[in-house]
Amino acid sequence: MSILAFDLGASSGRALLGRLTGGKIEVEEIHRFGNDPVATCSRLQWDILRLYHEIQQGLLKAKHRGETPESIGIDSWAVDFGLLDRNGELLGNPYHYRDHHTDGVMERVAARLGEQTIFGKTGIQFLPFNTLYQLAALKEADSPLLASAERFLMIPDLLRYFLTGEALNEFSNATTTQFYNPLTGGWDADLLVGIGIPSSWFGPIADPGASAGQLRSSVSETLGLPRIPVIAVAEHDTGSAVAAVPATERSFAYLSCGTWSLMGTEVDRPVINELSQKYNFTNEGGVGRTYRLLKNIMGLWILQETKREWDRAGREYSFPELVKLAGEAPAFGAFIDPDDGLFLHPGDMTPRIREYCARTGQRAPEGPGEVVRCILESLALKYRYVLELTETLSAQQFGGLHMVGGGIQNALLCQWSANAIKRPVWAGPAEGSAIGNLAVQWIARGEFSDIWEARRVIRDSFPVTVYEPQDGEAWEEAYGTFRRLAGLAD
Ligand code: LFR
Repeated sequence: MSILAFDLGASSGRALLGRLTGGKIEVEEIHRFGNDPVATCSRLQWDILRLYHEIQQGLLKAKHRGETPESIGIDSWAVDFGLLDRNGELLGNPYHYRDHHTDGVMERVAARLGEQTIFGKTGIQFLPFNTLYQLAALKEADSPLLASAERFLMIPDLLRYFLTGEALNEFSNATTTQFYNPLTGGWDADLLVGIGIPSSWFGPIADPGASAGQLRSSVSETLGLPRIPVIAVAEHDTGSAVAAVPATERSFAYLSCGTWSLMGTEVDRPVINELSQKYNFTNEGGVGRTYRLLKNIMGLWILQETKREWDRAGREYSFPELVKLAGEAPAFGAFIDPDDGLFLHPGDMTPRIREYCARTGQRAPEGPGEVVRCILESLALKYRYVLELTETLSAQQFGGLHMVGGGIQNALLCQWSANAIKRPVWAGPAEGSAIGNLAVQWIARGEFSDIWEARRVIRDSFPVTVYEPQDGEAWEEAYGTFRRLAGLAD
């Protein structure tokens, strides 16, 4: 008896079959595919129909293995969406959150509606690509889509809709829009009025674990599968990843490490106050109406883009090669603040790293080893900064850091993170989001009583690698330099 999780990341997607055998979880990756955004004349967009095609391929691969999954769940990155017209048809390809159409919009909307009002109503960090600003950008551009739109669906909502024909907005993703109000428990009509978007586009919100229909008859006929039930999991990948953190302690810090690094802690209620606004922390909804008090850190995106830059120039290195070169380069040559706006959009990163170094009076790293070392050390140091802020904001102390997600395959980054935070790092599982997706399906199916039972079983099922901190003094000194250069001194 198996269930199926689709986990879509910003650069690749995968389908994992999950089984519960003898009190342990077994997973099998049956399909992996690229998720390549497409730059058209002026816009960067997701190839949503290809993603839907790949989901169908995943279902077929399950069938060809003789499996009929008992349920399906989909999770993906947050904030992006599609609009449906009155006939239920998709209007255009969803924009990529790294597209430039939102440039300057957040500042204008915040000036008009008030930063404190927006944060006070949502508890969501200000990021230029939040759905609030994407919709406001469409409005500012007088996009013709707006005249025909009748329904708003986020990426997993949309793919689920293609599969089932049912349009439902899922909670964890809804909270990332920055117009979901956790205090009233619904869409915030004032913010929507403020950006001129009709509330009628937004439907009832389904909790993670809610049933969300079944495969449409046409889909099940085409694929030769029964009408498999679909479950709305924590459809925001970070929500699923945090659900899979194998913590034993109720108070824990996590880092979901992939294209983004999401660091924070799980709380029962959103922490919305002056300090969380000042440090631009977020409160995203999770399983069991928990909240993730966390901060986005730019993450391995900078390294991925740098690798693409070198690939384009015909200097093709694999990630393991790059990490090895970084390990051999001299320590603490230069630092960047990974969250500087310079690094947000796609494109060549080494000129931006040089620009950052020139601006901060540092010698720029030369060659792949030095460049990658600069990126990874800077990330590890930023982790320390955000971990300490998380402690302040949540009034907790953490004995170590749980790291989940594909980034933990980079052992050097895990070790340097432990060194930087001066505490152990517990790394695993790498497929955090997909496993959290499966876990919520099992909770919905009554196999686990709650998220804590799920976490216990995850802990018993997947190995965790422990990295003990090393070189304390050198990292302490580097942290001082990093903070000064990044302008993070209090
Ligand atoms: C991680 C993630 C982050 C979100 C970013 C953009 O994959 O979902 O949580 O801030 O992507 O959607």
